[in-house]
Amino acid sequence: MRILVLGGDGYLGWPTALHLSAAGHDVGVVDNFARRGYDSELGATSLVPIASLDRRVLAWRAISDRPLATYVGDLTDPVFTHHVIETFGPDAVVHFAEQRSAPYSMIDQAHAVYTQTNNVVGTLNLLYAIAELDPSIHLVKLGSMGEYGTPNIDIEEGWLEVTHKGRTDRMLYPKRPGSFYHLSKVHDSHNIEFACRTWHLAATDLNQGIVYGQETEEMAAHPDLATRFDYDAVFGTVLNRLVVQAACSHPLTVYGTGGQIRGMLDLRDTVECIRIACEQPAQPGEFRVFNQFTEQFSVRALAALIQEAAGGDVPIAMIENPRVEADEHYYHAEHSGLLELGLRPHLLGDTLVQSLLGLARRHAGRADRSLFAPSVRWHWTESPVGPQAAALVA
Ligand code: NAD
Ligand code: USQ
Repeated sequence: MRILVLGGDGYLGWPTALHLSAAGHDVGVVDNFARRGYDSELGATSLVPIASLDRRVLAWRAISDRPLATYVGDLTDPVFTHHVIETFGPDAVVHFAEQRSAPYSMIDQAHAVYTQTNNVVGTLNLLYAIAELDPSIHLVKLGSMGEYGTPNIDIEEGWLEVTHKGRTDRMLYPKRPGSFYHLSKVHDSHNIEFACRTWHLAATDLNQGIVYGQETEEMAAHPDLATRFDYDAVFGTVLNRLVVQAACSHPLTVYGTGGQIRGMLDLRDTVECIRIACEQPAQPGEFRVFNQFTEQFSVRALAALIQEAAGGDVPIAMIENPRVEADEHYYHAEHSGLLELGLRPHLLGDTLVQSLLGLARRHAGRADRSLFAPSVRWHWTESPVGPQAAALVA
């Protein structure tokens, strides 16, 4: 297949491009390097050194003898988006190219507006380009488990059968997300479902949980193939952050009681889920939704696992939660669709010590401890961080 990976210079997009290429597909990569720009803005860097996109592509060509086409541009530009789809002529488009940090979207009004404009307009331009040029192109869109929030009922895979006043209908599952970023994904999902229903496009919305890890078989071949690994308080996700903190003998930053439960998956499972979704596409007119995670953990259970794996010496710091979210709640989410299509998950218990802690320890010398404390608050107050978080940095 010809597969275009939008956001292919990012944490997930780059290893996915390699995985699809290694599986024999003709792959193109699109990116505007916004993610590298956020690093400069925030004064943060990936724990693992990363090469430029040009060097990455050259290294992959040298190792695999497989080319990757690259297109540098912004999806919010409708002319660029149309041009890329027309020039590459994909069978499937995998869309990772969004601003993906909840804290970044909550910094202030400008960051909220940027996040929603970037994400919603980029996806709309893509829907128009596909509809105009070739409606048979399968759109594989990265959504988020956080779109659902933490409802007090079971979370289904995208759709819910509702009986109301004696009548029954199949409706999009009601969403109650926890940040302007997560809201942008909800808006995307509604726009995509509308395009499938109205223009007969074929789309798969992958409501993905939190991804952890940095290693895949393809990237192991050369250091220039490495993907980024974030541990800062804005782009670092919880498990990756706690592992780096443990490697630096820094207290593990559990927000609130740590009772927040989230679905998670290994990076190796992300790239495999995308391959599976591309090779077994949705039908014309179908808005297919999968909940893409393999295990669920509370934050405090993760902290305890990491503390134990690190040898028991690292303290757990329960700090004031900078977010507004339930930290004790019911959580049960369906996630059988991808397993039924053939996913064979990697489990955290099998990889935590060897792979994740080993990686964090090898690169711990590059970690900047000032990036561990939370720096963005959800509450409408003048204080940028809670007193306990500030004390932690000191
Ligand atoms: P990332 O920020 O590392 O990668 C996104 C890439 O898209 C970046 O390289 C960025 O430069 C590019 N991009 C952003 N806006 C663009 C635009 N307008 N035009 C062109 N390129 C643009 O993020 P990631 O962690 O790789 O996540 C990829 C996708 O997966 C996101 O949509 C995210 O919401 C989703 N997701 C990520 C996780 C996770 O744990 N990382 C979990 C669930 C869902
Ligand atoms: N948390 C801590 N300590 C930390 C960091 C986070 O306790 O040091 C807590 C948060 O309060 C939250 C949970 O851990 O309750 C998860 O936070 P996160 O930053 O790991 O994840 P989140 O903000 O939800 O966003 C990440 C990705 C996003 C993706 C989402 C999947 O950045 O792109 O959509 O995970 S999901 O969580 O399923 O929505």
